[in-house]
Amino acid sequence: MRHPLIIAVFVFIVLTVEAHAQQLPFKVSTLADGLEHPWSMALMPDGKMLVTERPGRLHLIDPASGQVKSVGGMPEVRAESEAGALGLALDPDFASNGRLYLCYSTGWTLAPANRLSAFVLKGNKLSGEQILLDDLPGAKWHNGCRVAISPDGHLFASLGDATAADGAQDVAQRRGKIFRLNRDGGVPTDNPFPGSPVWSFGHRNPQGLAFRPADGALWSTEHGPDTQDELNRIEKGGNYGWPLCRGTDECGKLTDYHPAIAEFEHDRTIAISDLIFYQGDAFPQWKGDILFVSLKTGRLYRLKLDGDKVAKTEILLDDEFGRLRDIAEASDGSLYLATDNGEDQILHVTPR
Ligand SMILES: [Ca+2]
Repeated sequence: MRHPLIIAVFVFIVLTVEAHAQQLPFKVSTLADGLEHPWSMALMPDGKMLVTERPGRLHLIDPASGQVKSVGGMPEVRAESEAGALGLALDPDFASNGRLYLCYSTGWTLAPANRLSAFVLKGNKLSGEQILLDDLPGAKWHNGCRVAISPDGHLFASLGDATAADGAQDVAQRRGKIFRLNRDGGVPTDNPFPGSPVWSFGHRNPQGLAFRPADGALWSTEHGPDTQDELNRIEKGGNYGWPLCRGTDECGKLTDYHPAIAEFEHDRTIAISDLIFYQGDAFPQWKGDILFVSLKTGRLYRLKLDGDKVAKTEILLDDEFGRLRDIAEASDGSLYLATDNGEDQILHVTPR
């Protein structure tokens, strides 16, 4: 005869595991696999996905079938360590003009350089490259190169310090900056430094850009060196401290300094990557929250904000799929995550 205590313990464990599983409101499936370092996903108006692969490719994925097709007409890309085909964003009029923006590494001399260009996608082919920013500093690491369009239609792109940290504090240099351009490549007349695409400076390696729908404010995730990955709210002309000040630290050295809104974490890096503001109906309890992914720790975070402060932090995934590079929200409110392990997949996060 079994001991009642053993039965009680067994029942307790089963109920506890079941309760924990029920706490997660989502399930994760694989949309596509066999990819190599997917870096940036963009959802097209018809629901299909474009995704860059860091070695220099662009793919079109049909979420209905998971079928992956190569897009032709990619420029020659210098793929080396973290340099390659990186950020991607679609023009607000993409449905009618097919225009998209790509940040990629190029150059065949000593170090890679970076370039921000516009292309037109027709069918399965890119054409008509228009170079918007060229000869941007580059390196094997810290290229930034995230691209986003603001709600008022400006083109933003980030650039890391390309491993020369001091240049981030010099607004005349391009490294360690976030740029703002008109979508035709012109410099807006109301940029903070006349005639310059620089919008903010003192950045180390901003890997995520997203606009908060409620007020249009730009937020960014940024890699710290060995500690203090950052979540920043980006102000026009703002100095974000690198390499003089880090994270949420106070900084007496700089007058126009914007400390990070939050750090992840104070004593180490998680290798923070792309972020979004969740807007969908699939997870109504997340509406307005920041979701972001991390590389080194393979996490999906959810941040509930109270104004500009982080009120609550929740880790939704914790290394179940390895490194996570990119996050995108589909029109139905489900989420796509891109892994960054070398043999990679696009994951689909849907309600349970
Ligand atoms: Ca900073």
